[in-house]
Amino acid sequence: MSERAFITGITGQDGSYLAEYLLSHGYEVHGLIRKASTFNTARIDHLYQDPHESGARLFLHYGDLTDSTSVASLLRQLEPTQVYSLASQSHVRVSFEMPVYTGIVTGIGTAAILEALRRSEVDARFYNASSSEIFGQSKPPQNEETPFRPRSPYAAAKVYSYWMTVNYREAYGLHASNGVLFNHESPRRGETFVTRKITRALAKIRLGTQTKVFLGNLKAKRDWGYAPEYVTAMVKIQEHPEPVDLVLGTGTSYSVEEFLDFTFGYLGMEWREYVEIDARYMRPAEVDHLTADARRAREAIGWDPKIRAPELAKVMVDNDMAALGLEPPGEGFSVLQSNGFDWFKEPSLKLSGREAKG
Ligand code: NAP
Ligand code: G4F
Repeated sequence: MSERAFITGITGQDGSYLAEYLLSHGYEVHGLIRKASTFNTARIDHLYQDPHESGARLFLHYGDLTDSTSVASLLRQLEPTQVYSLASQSHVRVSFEMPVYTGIVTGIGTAAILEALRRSEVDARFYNASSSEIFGQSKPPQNEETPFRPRSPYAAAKVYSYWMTVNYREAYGLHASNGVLFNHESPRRGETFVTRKITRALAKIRLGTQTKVFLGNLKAKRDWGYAPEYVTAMVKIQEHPEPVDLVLGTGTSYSVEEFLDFTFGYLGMEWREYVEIDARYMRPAEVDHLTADARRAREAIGWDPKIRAPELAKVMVDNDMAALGLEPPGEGFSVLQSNGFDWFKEPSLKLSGREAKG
C-alpha cells in the first residue's frame, strides 16, 4: 500500500510545504482544516485537487484540535500510515496574551491526537512538531541533551507535547518522534513573525505604501533556516526505523539586527532610517540566543541544510518584492535554483495592504 499521510496544520507554512513534498513523492495526503469565515487555504490552493476526480490524492477535512472527537473519528476513518502533528497556536508573543488557549491547542491538542491514535489502534507513525523554544535560556548551542527551560506559555505547552510524545512511545510502543526544530522561514512564513514582518515591510517601503516598521527586541539571536529543508527532515524522521527525538537547525545564528542588515543591505538601504522600536513587541520574558547543534540529526537521518540566514533573507525579499509587482534583484531566486529547490512552487502571493502588527 502507498503511504497515506494525515497532517494537522496543513494550511500553515510547514504543512503546505510538507503536503507539496509528500504529494510529489506519491503519497495520499489528508489535511485537517479549520472552518473560518473566509478562506484560509491560500498556502495550499495551488495544490488543490477536485476530490471527485479519479486520481485525486489531496483531501481536506474540517476539524479543530479543540474538538478531539473530530480528530479521533478522522483517524479511525482514514487509517493513515503517517500522522504529522503540526497544528498549533504558534506565535510566542501571542501566547502571553492567550496562555490558556495556547495550552489547549498546542499542548492538549497533541495529547488528543496521541490518545486518538492509541484508541483507534491505527498503525501509524507519529511526528510531533516540537520547538527550540523549549530550551529557553539554556546556553547555546542546544542539542538533545540540553535542559528545557521554557520562557513562554507557548514553550511550556511545547514541553508538554514533547513529553507526551515520549510517553506514548514508552507506554504504548507507538512509533512517535519529536522534531525539535529551530526557527525556519520562507516566503510562506506568517506575516507577524519577525523575518517576514521585515521582508514584507521592506517591499512595501520600496513600493512607497509604507514608511516605517515597528519592532521589538533587536538583540535576540535565532538560528534561522529555510522551511522547505525542514519538512524533508520530518519525512526522514518518520522513515527512520526507530522513533527518535532530534534537534534540527543550521548551527548558525544571527540577531534580528543582523537580519535587518541582510535585508535592507540587499537593496542598498540603511534599516536605521526605517525601523522604530515599539515596546508592545517586547516579550514579558525573552529567549536570548538559540543555535542548534544538529550533529545527531546529521548522523541519524543524513540531514544537512544548505540555506543560511543571509541567503534566506534574499529569498524572502525577492518573493515579497515580486508579490507587489516590483522587480527584485533576483539573487535569492538564484540561490534556490543553484541548490536544486525545484520541487515546490510558491503560490502567487498577494500582499495585503495591512501592516503586520505581531
Ligand atoms: P503556522 O504557519 O502558524 O501554522 C499553524 C497551523 O496550525 C495552521 O494551519 C493553523 O490553521 C493550524 N491551527 C492553529 N490552531 C488550530 C486549531 N485549534 N485546530 C486546528 N488547526 C489549528 O506554523 P508553522 O510555522 O507552519 O509551524 C508548524 C508547527 O511547527 C507548529 O506546531 C509550530 O508551533 C511548530 N514550530 C514552528 C517553527 C518555525 O520556525 N516555523 C519552529 C519550531 C516549531 P489556520 O491556517 O486555520 O490558522
Ligand atoms: O519571529 P519570532 O516571533 O519567532 P520566535 O519567537 O523565535 O518563535 C518562532 O520560532 C520558534 C522556534 O524557535 C517556534 F517554535 C515558534 O512557533 C515560532 O515559529 O521572533 C523572533 C525574535 C524574538 O526574539 C522576538 O522578540 O524576534 C524578536 N522580535 C523583535 N521584534 C520580534 C519583533 N518578533 C516579532 N514576532 N515581531 C516583532 O516586531
